[in-house]
Amino acid sequence: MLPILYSFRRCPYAMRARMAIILSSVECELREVLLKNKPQAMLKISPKGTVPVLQLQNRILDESMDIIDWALHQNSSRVHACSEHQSTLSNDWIALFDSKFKYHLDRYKYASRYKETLEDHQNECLQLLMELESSIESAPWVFGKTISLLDICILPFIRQTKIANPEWFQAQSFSKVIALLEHFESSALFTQAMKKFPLWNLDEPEIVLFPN
Ligand SMILES: N[C@@H](CCC(=O)N[C@@H](CS)C(=O)NCC(=O)O)C(=O)O
Repeated sequence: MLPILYSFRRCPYAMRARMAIILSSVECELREVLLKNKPQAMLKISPKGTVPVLQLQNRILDESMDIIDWALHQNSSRVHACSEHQSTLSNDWIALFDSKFKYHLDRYKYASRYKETLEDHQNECLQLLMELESSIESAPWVFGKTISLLDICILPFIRQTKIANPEWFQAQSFSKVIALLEHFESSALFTQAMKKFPLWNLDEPEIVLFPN
């Protein structure tokens, strides 16, 4: 049995898991789901109901970081090999994006839903992106010419910040962050990760191989 990846195209967590799978070249079956109508087959193996979920022969991985670790453990030859210092930096930034940045991003994107002041959360995102800006020393990726775990993990969220208000985003003085995002969005990896697939349907199951 091939590993089965339950995924939702626009979800930033699923996006980073798909990128890790592409980079590792491990063949999977991809099942595109709708968040408002999750398949029972997925909920049965992961009742918490978030994507991505990777079903392996002997275990279920239902946190994107676990899926990424698993994929890069199979093959990490296409990913930047971090020095100890870079690894620490990378882990700190990923943790910050998954907690504080994501918290403010959601409230910035959906300010009316949260009944909160958009500017406060936009400002918090700005502060963090300015900090990232000052820690970026290389190009085109954060650690130089090869994509790293850090790039894969945080760029889907930086992209969402841009999508929330492109004019505002482009007008900020984090030019290295903007260049990094542009490089990401024009990469073959991003194009492949964002390919559209038909919804998976148990009644007419069609095996979609990924990456293909
Ligand atoms: N910590 C999880 C978060 C995954 C997550 O929150 N995914 C969202 C979509 S972007 C989700 O599935 N939400 C459930 C829903 O909207 O019903 C991970 O890293 O995999």
